[in-house]
Amino acid sequence: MTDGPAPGSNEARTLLQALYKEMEPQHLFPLWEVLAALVTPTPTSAVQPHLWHYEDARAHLLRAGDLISAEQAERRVLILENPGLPGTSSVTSSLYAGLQLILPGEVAPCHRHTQCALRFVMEGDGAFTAVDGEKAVMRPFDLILTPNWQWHDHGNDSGRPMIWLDGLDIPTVRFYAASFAERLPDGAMAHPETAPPGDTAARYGRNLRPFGGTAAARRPGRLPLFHYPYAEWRESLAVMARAGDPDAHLGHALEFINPADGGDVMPTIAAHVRLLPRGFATRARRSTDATVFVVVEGSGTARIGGRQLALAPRDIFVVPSWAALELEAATELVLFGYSDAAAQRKLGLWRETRE
Ligand code: GTQ
Repeated sequence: MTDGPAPGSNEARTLLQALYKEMEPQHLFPLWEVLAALVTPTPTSAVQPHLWHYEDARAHLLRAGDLISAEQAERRVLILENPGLPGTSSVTSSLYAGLQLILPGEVAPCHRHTQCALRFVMEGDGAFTAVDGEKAVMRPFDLILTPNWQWHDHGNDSGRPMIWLDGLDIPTVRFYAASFAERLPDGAMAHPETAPPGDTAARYGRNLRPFGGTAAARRPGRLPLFHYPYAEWRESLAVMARAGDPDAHLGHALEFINPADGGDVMPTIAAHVRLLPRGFATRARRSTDATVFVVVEGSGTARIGGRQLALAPRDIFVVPSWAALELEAATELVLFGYSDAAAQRKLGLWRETRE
């Protein structure tokens, strides 16, 4: 059209606004008004750095324990919701975090779902998560997995409350609209016992696996292992710490792996631990996987962008995607962390920078 208004003129702008108004009822919108916000040169995120003091959350959780049973609740959990994502039950854009309580004698009924879950034990000793009918006896700071569609129930035969952190990919599964869930038939609470505790660790956890094609191969081959005890991962960190030479950006760091393929523990979630010697300060590092951390031992500070968080044992904090993280250990500091790096690596998205 040669006789229209000159592009960029006031008249053209007025006509464009009219065009937008006419299109809107047909759910059509101009990309050029939003392109820069959609395709950003570096990550932008509504996720905010935040820290939950364990003792405060624990007090609320125990009050809930007086008011609703694990069975009534199905899962008695306080959701750790990111202040930048209100109403979403999300701790980062892709992940969920919650603190779950099981009191002595209680059971959380068996179910399975397409969401992947990890449990990181915060307190208590001797309760269990049963995965496909095999109990993982939970000790402080153990990591336990319930990969998608594996049956799981929780129970507490110990004499003390048991609290753990639940890390799930609930927002990821919601994003794909791919949630399925079911309970055991006939109202059954617990999965029938299929193997004694420790059976999977013996068959799959020692750089061994049952001979292929035999009945001994009782676990799903692509993701057999589900218990990563504190006693084992902590000893590995201790050996590294004695050897010295921490990485400038991470300290002494170990990733949990799936022995079937050497990759991350679950398709959507990666998990790791790190140890910073007393007085050690990391250099700044950014990565695209927003990460949820648990302070296992020690104290120090986390500087996240402009924010500074004081870290104490059992506190839980979250670092947004692409925020520069610097950690400083006042005393020897041990952290557990989980993120969506597993999914991002598969999608070709994961990046980091080390300053
Ligand atoms: O234990 O299966 O925190 O299904 C949220 C959803 C825990 C669980 C949560 C769940 C579970």
